[in-house]
Amino acid sequence: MGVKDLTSGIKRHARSLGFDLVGVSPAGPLPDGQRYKEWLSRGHAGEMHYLERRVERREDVRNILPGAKSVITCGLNYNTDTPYSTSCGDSRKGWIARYAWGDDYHDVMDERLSSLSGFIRAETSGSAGIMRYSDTGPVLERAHARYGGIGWIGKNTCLINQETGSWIFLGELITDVELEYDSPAPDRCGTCTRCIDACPTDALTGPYALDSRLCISYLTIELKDSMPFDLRDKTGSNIFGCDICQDVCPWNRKAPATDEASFRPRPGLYNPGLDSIVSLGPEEFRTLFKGSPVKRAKRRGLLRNALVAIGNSGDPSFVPVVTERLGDEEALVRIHAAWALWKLEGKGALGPLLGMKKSEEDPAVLEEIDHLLRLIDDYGMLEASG
Ligand code: B12
Ligand code: SF4
Ligand code: SF4
Repeated sequence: MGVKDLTSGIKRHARSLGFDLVGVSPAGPLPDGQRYKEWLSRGHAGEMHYLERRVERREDVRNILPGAKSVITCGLNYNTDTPYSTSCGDSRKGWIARYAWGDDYHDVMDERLSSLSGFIRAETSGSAGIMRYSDTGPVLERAHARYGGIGWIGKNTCLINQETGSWIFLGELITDVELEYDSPAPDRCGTCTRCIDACPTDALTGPYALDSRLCISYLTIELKDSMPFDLRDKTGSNIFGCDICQDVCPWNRKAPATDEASFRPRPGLYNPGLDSIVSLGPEEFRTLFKGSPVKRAKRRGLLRNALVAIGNSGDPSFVPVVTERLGDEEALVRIHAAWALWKLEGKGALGPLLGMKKSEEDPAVLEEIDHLLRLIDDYGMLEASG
C-alpha cells in the first residue's frame, strides 16, 4: 500500500475508534527541545524531577524508537456540557478540573492507541515498529501535536484546536512506518491575553511561558508537600487541578461536548461540597476515586487542598469540620487544618492551636503551628503576661 493510502487509512481508523483529531509529524530532532531545556534550567518544572531525565528522548523520538519515521498524534475531546469554573461562585464548593471528572484518561487513551497500533501492524503485515504514549513517557506531546497540525500552542501553553478548543487529551504512536506529514496549524491567539490576565497566581509569567511552581494544577496535584504559605490565599476553591486559563479562552466558548461516556462527571465530582471532601476517610477516598485521576493526589493531598479552599472560603460554618481534621492521622492534613482554622477564626484559633501544640510531635506540624501563633498578635501578649 502507498504512503498516502496508508496514512488516510490510519486516520480513518483513528476516527472510527473515537479519536476526534489525528495528525502526523515527522520523527526527528524537534526545535522545541531548546525551549524545553530552557524551561528546565529556569527551574519551572519545580519538583517534577522526572522531567529532567531522558531529555534526549524528548528532543528526538528516534532515541525512543531507533529508525522511527513518523509520529501519529491523536486527540480525544473530554469536554462535557457543564458550566465552567469561572461561573461557579459557591464558596462552600470546591473545583475539580474538568479532565478529572470521569474515568482516568490514561486508560481510555491507551486502549484506543493499542487498537490503532494493531490496525497499523495488520496493514503492514506485522512489520511495523510502534511505541505508544499518552502522558506516560518522555515525549513532547504538545509539540508533536502542533507539528501534526492538530492545533497551535496557546499563550496559556495548551494545545488548542480551532474547532474543538483545548479540552483535548493527547496521545501518540511513534512508528518506523513512513507516512504523509501534516503541516503545523497557525497561531490564532492574536492580541488576546485573557489567560495571562486571569491566572490567579501569575503562573503564566508571559505568553507561552508557565512556571509550574506557581501553577495551581501543580500545587494541587504534583506537589506532595505543604502548599507554599504565600500561595494558599491565591488558589481559591481549586482542589484538584485548575481550569481557569482554559475557561476564559475564547476558543473554548463554543467547545463541543464529547461523545465519550467515560468522561461524563461521576456523581459527586462536579463542584463537590468542601465539607464532604474534607471528611473523607481513607476507605471512602479509595472507593470514590477508584479509576479516577483524582486518586493521584492521594487522600492527604486532596484533603490538604480542600482545607486550603475552606480557608479561602471565609465561611465560619466550616469550623467544626476543620477542627475535626486537627487530629487527622496525616501530618500534611493537620498542617493545613491548622492554617484553615487560623484563616477562618483569626485570633479565635489561639486556644485550639495551643491545645494542638501540647500533643503534637511532628516537626513540620509544630513549625506550622508556631508560625500561625506568631501571626496571632494575642499570642505575643499572652507570652508577655506570663
Ligand atoms: C509536566 C506537565 C504539566 C505541568 C507543566 C505544564 C506546562 N505547561 O508545562 C503542570 C502540572 C503544571 C500541568 C498542568 C496541566 N496539564 Co499537563 N502535562 C505535563 C506533561 C507531563 C509534560 C509537559 C511539559 O513537558 N512541559 C514543559 C513545557 C516547556 O513543554 P510543553 O508545554 O509541552 O511545550 C512544548 C511545546 O508545546 C513547544 N511550545 C510551547 N510553547 C510554544 C510556543 C510557540 C510559539 C511554539 C512555536 C512552540 C511552543 O515547546 C515546548 C517545549 O518543547 C504533559 C504530557 C507530555 N508528556 O507532554 C502533560 C499535558 C501537557 N498536560 C495536560 C493537561 C490536560 C493539563 C491541565 C489542563 C490539567 C489541569 N486541568 O489541571 C493543566 C494545564 C495547565 C497549563 N496551562 O499548561 C495535557 C494537555 C493537553 C492540551 N490540550 O494541551 C498533556 C499533553 C497530557 C496529555 N497527554 O493529554 N501539566
Ligand atoms: S492552570 Fe490555573 S494556575 Fe495554572 S496557569 Fe492556568 S490559570 Fe494559572
Ligand atoms: S485566552 Fe487568548 S491568549 Fe490565552 S490561549 Fe486563549 S486565545 Fe490564546
